[in-house]
Amino acid sequence: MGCGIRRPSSFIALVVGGALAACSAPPAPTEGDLAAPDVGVQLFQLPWTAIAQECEETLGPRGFGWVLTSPPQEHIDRVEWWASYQPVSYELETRLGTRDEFADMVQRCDDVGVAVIADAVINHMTGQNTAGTGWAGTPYEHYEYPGLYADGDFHHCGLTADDDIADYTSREQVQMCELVNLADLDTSSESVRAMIGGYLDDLLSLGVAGFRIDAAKHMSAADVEAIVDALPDDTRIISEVIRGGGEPIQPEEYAAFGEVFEFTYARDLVPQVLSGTLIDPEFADPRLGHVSDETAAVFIDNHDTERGEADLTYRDGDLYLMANALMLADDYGTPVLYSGYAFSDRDAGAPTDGEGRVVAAACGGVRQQAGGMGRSPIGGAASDLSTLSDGDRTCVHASTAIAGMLEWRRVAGSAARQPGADEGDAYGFEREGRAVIAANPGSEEQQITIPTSLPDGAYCDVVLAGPRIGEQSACPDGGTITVAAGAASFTLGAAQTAAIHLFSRT
Ligand code: LM2
Ligand code: CA
Repeated sequence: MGCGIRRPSSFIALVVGGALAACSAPPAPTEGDLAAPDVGVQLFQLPWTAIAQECEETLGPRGFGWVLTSPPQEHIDRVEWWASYQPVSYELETRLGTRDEFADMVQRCDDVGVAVIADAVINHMTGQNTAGTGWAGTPYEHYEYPGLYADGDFHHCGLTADDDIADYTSREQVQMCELVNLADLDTSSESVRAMIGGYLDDLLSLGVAGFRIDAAKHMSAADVEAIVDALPDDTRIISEVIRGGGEPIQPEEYAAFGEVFEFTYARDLVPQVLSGTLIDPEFADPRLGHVSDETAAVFIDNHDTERGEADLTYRDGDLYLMANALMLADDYGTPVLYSGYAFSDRDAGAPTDGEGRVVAAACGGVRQQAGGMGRSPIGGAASDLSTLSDGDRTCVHASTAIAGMLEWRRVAGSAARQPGADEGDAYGFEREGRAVIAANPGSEEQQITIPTSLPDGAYCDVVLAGPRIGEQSACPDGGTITVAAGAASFTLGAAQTAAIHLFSRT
């Protein structure tokens, strides 16, 4: 009663004022209204102390579920970022921090509800033909790692002239030969498996929740399964298996014992964003050419693809964030955001101090900013993702728009994705009764109405405004979206994304 009365007499207003306020106030979520955080973020080449700070300042408060770190084992002593992918020993001493710092990070992230997933490089050791000394001082040779492995612990495939993988249509080559000269561990060997298991157990003892299995495609699924089977049952495993057309090794083989990174996801969505023709996905599970919903980890880019196949990266500002927002709004897979640093040289490592340690640059928390999409919270000249200088952290995980979409996703929960609507280049869809997103990848302003069962009212765009639950401030100018008569009406500028949810009503 009373909600529709616009101008009650002063007497009635006095008596029912409280009730009126309650009627017009936005609904507040109660226990169970917000799904548990599930989204991950890869904080590429970010030191452990900085990750701990990001957990406390941003990842925990904004509702990320987990963080993927760069590899934590001792690596070759070179300045390129990819030194991390050439293990010398399983000591947790790296350019990104010490063992103690790693342990402290895991604890501090855990304390704010953010699980840590470590990047486990277990297919190989180094690719160095000459003897050297690792970051932490361990001497090594290409096929000799004192106390760990000797020549007999490696595959010497004998299938190609230099033992390097040459033909990806050969299962044997891909799994038994060397990936770019990296000494390939014989992961079928019990003693090698035990050594790897010891390393992973050590990380688990520090509290990590699980692992990204680097280069999983280069180990047989049976080998990876044997290694992870020896770990506690609740260990989370996400295998990196780059799907390749015409290749015999398929990601599905690794989905039998864990999750896998589904490269098809970005390959489907990104061209849509770039061509301005967003369309509904397959609503079947599994989606065509994808692993099943429960086993898929999805991403727009990662540290490899941003240096390779990815056609949308931080450099694309608004359209990049649009793709990430659409991924967060989807009801398929577990989204993994990617947050690295700007670069123009593919090999360039993150900025280091005088001793070669990577500088622990933190993002400083989410900041409300006009413009939302495309804005990085980094201060100074670098206010836009597309205008960063080499070495600047992109801080994608700390942008207002992403924070808003994380809240949106938790409100959407398990509500079904409805068939979308489009108008010109604009497109959008509802998660039934919970939330609506609209995106305009085109270069001209576009209006679009999207069918929804959200209650009539004025809603605040969480892409522009950031999270709205518990937020006292007014919705920023240009952020109000109206729902009436079963439709949400958006006016979207070029490359603009907007999104509303049940609890963003003003
Ligand atoms: C991965 N997944 O399967 C990582 O995501 C990817 O980043 C790794 O490659 C790769 N597998 C091995 O772990 C990176 C980087 C390569 C780099 C390797 C090893 O993309 O460029 O290779 O790490 O550090 C580099 C040189 C390459 C050289 C090799 C061995 O670029 O030319 O090969 O080191 O010294 C002779
Ligand atoms: Ca291998």
